[in-house]
Amino acid sequence: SGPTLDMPVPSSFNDIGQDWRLRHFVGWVWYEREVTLPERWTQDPRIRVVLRIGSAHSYAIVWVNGINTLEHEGGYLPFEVDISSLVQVRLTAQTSVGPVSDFYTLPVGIRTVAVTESQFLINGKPFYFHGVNKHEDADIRGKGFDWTLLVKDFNLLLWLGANAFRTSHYPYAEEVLQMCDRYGIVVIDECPAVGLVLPQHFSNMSMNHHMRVMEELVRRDKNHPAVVMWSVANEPASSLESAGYYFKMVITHTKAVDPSRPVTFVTNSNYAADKGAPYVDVICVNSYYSWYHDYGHLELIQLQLGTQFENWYKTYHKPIIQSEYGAETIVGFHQDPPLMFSEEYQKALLEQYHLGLDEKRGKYVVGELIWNFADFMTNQTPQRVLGNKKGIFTRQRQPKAAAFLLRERYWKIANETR
Ligand code: BDP
Repeated sequence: SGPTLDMPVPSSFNDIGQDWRLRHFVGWVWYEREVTLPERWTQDPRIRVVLRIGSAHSYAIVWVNGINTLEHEGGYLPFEVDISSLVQVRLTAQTSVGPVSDFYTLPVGIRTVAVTESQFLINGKPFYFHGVNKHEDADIRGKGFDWTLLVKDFNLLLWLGANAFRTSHYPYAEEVLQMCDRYGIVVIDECPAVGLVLPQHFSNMSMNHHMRVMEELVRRDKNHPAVVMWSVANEPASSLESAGYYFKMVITHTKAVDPSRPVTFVTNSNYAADKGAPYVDVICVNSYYSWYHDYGHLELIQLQLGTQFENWYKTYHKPIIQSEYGAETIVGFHQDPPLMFSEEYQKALLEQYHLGLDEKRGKYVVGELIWNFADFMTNQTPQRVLGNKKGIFTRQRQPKAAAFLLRERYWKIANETR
């Protein structure tokens, strides 16, 4: 023991303190909680008492009554252990017990998902993803779960006319998926594999861990009808030779544990060099034309995007989603003719992308997901101005000009495809 801090759970300790060391801290933290169990749980040997941890980052050791009970590696996903023997007292005297009738309810929804050479089908009908990439992030809350924020975000998604999002870049809280089921928002459910960029990341050890994480993700989220596809990674170095075998194995394994859903990963590799693309059902491609290169050359976007789509399609004959595109924008910065970081630039860049998307929409491009729903915090680098500012909403959930542009577009597409 030592000095302790008051810390609400769930929350992000990084976002609520005033000490910079806490803001940047990476390492072990301790969380202790006293729990009083109902008497019946501790006395009726027919009852299984299970301790379930919703998620803990990233390596967790769990003690119950001082006894090392469970270890788990990997954040975001639940894990559990039967602690009956640790909490139940064996009664010596003859006691009578009430019959056990525990139950829980599980809302269900039924739909089919299928992928053809050029279409993504839900219930046999072509589906076009028009939506966003999100983050679990907000002022002060950090990553901590908050119902008020969640409902606000869903109201914004409905306002936008969005029909889908990707859980970039990790599994979101279960409550988020429950809301998606209820609101009819379709989800690409992504595991936390971001930053697989070095040859040593494609080792057997990391592959085995990756497979276990996919098992855990499928186990947790398989009953959500909103989830229509698994994403096993974001922007890996998929052009490395070793990435081919790695993704073949991880994707095949994911399909074995859930044969009912398509599987993808999100690429930013070159179509000709990508070693993982042969194994995905849908090509999800990120590109940042006129942002990370060709600064200001918005007039190139349509040509670049058209070429991107044609190259991927002619190589793989699979449906394609533009899984990220966007521009850093500081709310309130105005500049016309547009310059980077102004609201006008974000709008103009999106407009050019949309013209390019419309060329291929209904052919084999089956979706567009803007980067990002809202501004979010990142670590500090010269590229980031108090975090990533590619949101169409601010971190406080207020719209930038681009939000109105997207709103018009998403509702138009929704009405066309209804
Ligand atoms: C993409 C990443 C995403 C970043 C985005 C950006 O997938 O996580 O936030 O770029 O730079 O490469 O804004």
